[in-house]
Amino acid sequence: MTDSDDAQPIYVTQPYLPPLEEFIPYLEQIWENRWLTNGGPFHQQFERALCEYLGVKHLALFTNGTLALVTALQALRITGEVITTPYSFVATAHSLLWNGIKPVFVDIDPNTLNLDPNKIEAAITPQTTAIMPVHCYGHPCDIDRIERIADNYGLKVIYDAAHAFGVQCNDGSVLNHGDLSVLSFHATKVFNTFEGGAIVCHDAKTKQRIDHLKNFGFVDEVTVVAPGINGKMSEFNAALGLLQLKNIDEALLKRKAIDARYRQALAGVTGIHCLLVEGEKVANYAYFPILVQSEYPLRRDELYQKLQDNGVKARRYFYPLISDFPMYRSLPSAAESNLPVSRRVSEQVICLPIYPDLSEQQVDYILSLIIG
Ligand code: T4K
Repeated sequence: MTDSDDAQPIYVTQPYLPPLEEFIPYLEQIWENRWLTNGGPFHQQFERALCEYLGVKHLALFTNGTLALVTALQALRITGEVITTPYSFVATAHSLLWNGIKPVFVDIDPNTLNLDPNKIEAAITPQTTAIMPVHCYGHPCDIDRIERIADNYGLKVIYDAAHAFGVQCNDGSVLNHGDLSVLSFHATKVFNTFEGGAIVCHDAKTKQRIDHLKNFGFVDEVTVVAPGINGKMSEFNAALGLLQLKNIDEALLKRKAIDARYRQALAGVTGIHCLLVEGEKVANYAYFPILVQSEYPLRRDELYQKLQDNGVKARRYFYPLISDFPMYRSLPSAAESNLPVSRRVSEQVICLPIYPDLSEQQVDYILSLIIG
């Protein structure tokens, strides 16, 4: 690292952007059309292009992932209690509260950091109507076991797939599992449209209901069928998304190389545990989480502070647990004894910087701070 490199903080992520001049023709077209939102031409094109790229049948674009989560719950008329993970970004559980639904937290699997299927059944009550798992860091949940439990108990499954853009499992896109999957295209995500999100669904009828819900419930000029919201993606974001799609494969390859460099260098470091990648096909390298265990000479927060002090703005995703925030901590399922794995992991995790433009020298600099 040179002195000038040292002066620039290295953030946990940096949004991928296309060359500005490539976006200008899209803007010119928007200016010419004067069609800015409400399902314009770029919106329609982007929905089709995304379905094709992701390998899914139907998809409804949204302003952001959080409104998509809130609307997904509305679309399936979910009420009562929903089983979910405390080890996620707070938007997962907030979407339940916005719908007057009680979150029931279930602990995570220590290897995948996703909802532990062994612990779901014990949390089901007569009020349970759905499961909302998260494909945390883009690693697929145990979709088969979750599906079996949901089928046995007549529950819906809505995957928070905010991290899972482009992630594949054995039979194609992971987004084809569950009743609905929700994506985020936020600036910090693998694929961004500045802000944005989507709901993936299996049939045209559900897509139509979602489209009504994201447009105030309007079916036509004079008919409103539900108390819908304004969740529509604008033409600006949709146009950018179309352009971003052209470069996403290259961006993913760059992430993959960074992941490999970290993984190789950290393999022999006592007390630093890298999470498993279950095979190249499944990963999108959205995050690079490490667990700082007791054998490492520094505690997690000491290493975190060392990184911060040296300009590496790594993040503790996900600490604190959602279940520790004031609006959740009095729930019975938020009890410490119910969530031992989540708590341990949230006290050990650091997400290291990973993004396409992170250079090898920057990765080596970060590694030198960890390896000492
Ligand atoms: N479900 C899950 C599982 C999620 O992870 C998320 C979002 C959602 C649902 C909700 O989806 P959205 O409604 O957001 O579409 C960030 C993101 O704001 C959030 O989208 C994301 N998860 C979460 C994991 O991370 P913060 O509070 O950490 O963001 P912030 O502003 O501190 O950004 C992190 C770093 O990224 C900055 O230090 C620098 C860099 N950055 C950020 C932005 C916004 C840039 O370089 N440029 C930028 O424009 O939450």
